[in-house]
Parts: sequence; structure tokens; C-alpha cells
Amino acid sequence: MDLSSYVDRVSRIVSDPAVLRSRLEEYGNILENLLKKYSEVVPLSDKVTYIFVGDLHGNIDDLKKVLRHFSEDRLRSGDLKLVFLGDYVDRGNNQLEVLITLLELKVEYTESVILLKGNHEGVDVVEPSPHDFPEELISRYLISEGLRIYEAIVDKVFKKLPLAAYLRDHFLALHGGLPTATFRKAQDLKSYLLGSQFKPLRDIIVEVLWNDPIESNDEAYPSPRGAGMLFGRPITEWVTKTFNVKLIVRGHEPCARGYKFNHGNRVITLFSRIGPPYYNSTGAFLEIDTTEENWYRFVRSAQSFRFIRPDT
Ligand SMILES: [Mn+2]
Repeated sequence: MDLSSYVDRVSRIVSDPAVLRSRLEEYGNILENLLKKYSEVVPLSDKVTYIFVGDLHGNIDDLKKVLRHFSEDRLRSGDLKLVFLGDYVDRGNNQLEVLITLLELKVEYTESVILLKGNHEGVDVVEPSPHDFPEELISRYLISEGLRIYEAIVDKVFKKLPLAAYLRDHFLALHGGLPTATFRKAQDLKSYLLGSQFKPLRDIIVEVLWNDPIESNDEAYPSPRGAGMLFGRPITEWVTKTFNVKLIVRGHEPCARGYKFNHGNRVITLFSRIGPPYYNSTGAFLEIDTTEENWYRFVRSAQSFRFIRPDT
């Protein structure tokens, strides 16, 4: 069976707030254990095919189009892993369905489905705007139950999603971008992305969730978003060299074909949903087969992208 069947299972959960609340407890336990085990930077293994999915923002039809490509058997066998780059909620018509589908997949395939935190899940760090997810819950469950469920989601899920995933010699995946504040200062990847492994610094987490690349030889500019920074080419060059990766995979920015390259093909942006309020006519997701020695060449030549179109 292909993975899109998970989408149909969630209506049973979201139609009953008591069922939903008990599922949220379970997601919270699983995510908390993983956070204890791996911390904020999830280590990945090679000899695996990775699928990277960019922003979904509540578009359940497009999530279904992604999941249709993959079978449960393949996910179970461990040779396929799905990495979602964050921004599951806000803006779309089925924000809760998107989130719960992904979490149900996470429960079933805990080590093979990786859900990173987007800035729209980093509500306790900086509140994004628009943030219409609480209103979606209130209109569905009425005010007191809606707010109760919202608080449970923030507490049990959003706060426990990791910030990045890393495979040495291959890639680093995160939602927004590369921090500029710890550039050239950090000794290891965790302190680069978190400030300190033991005491994460809020400003650096904001950068991971909010930054965008800019084609510049300068290191950093303030971001027009009002949170985070724009990171230039020197940052990408230092990170890829220092932490031994070929590619930075991120979401966060809509792009016309669903993907774009920056910094000489070293930074890939993925945006995996189509439809308002965004203008992109195509969404894209990325497949990297790490058993293939030349995977980076396929990415550069755009052969590794898969597309989401209105008619597919
Ligand atoms: Mn974003």
C-alpha cells in the first residue's frame, strides 16, 4: 500500500477531540524520547534514499501527491527515509490534517520519518505572521477545546521537533538557513546551530528557522522578514567545508518551479505545495540516493527533483 492511505486515516482522529488529545500524548512521548536520544540535530546514515519535502502549509492534497510515490514496504525496510523540512501549518485549508498525517507516519516509522521544525512550528521562539492555525482549531472545536488542543500541540509536538538533520559527507537539512552569528566561531555543528549544545541560544535558533540565502559575497544582511538574517556565500562555503557536506537542503521560501539553487548549487530550497496565497505553479520535492556515488551531480543537473502540479 502506498503512504497516501495515511491521509485517510486522520479523519477518525481529528473528528473526536478526546481521541486527538490522546494521540497528542503519544506523539509527545515519542518526540521527547527522540530529542533525548539525538538532541536537536538528528544524525542520519548513508546507504539510504532520502526524500526531502519542503513547506506544505496545510495543503493536504499536495502532501498526498508526495506520499503516493512511496510504499509502506519501502519505508519499513529502512532503505527509504522521508525528511520533512517544516512549515506544516498556517495558511492552507487542512493544517491539522497535514500535521496529524505526518505525526501518524512518525509513530509508525519513527526512525524513517524525520519531521524538522519550521518557523511556523517555532511559535514559542518567534511567533510567525500570519499564524492562523489557532483560529483553525477554534473554528473546528470551539474556543475552549480549540485552545486546549492548540496548547497541547505546541507543548507536545512543536516544542519537541528537532532543528536539523545531518549526514556527514552528504548534506545538512534545516528549515530556514545557516546562522551568521556563530559563523567561524563554532567548533562543532551542534554549537554552530544551537549556540551551545547544553544551553541553546535563542537568537541562533531564530536564524536556523528564519534565515534565507542571498547571492552576495558579504556574510550577512538583516532580513526583510523582520526575524533572522540573509546569509551570503561565505557562510555556505565555510559550513560545507567545516562540517563536510556537499549540500544544504532547506525550505521556507516559495519558488516558481518549487525549487531553486543558491551559492553555486550548494543551497537547495524546496517548496512542496501549490496554490494560494503563493504564486508558484509547481511544487517540488527532492530524492537523494546516497548509495549512488554521483548523487550530487544528479541534484546539480536537476534530475533528482520530483514535481507537484495541479493536474497530477
Ligand atoms: Mn518558513
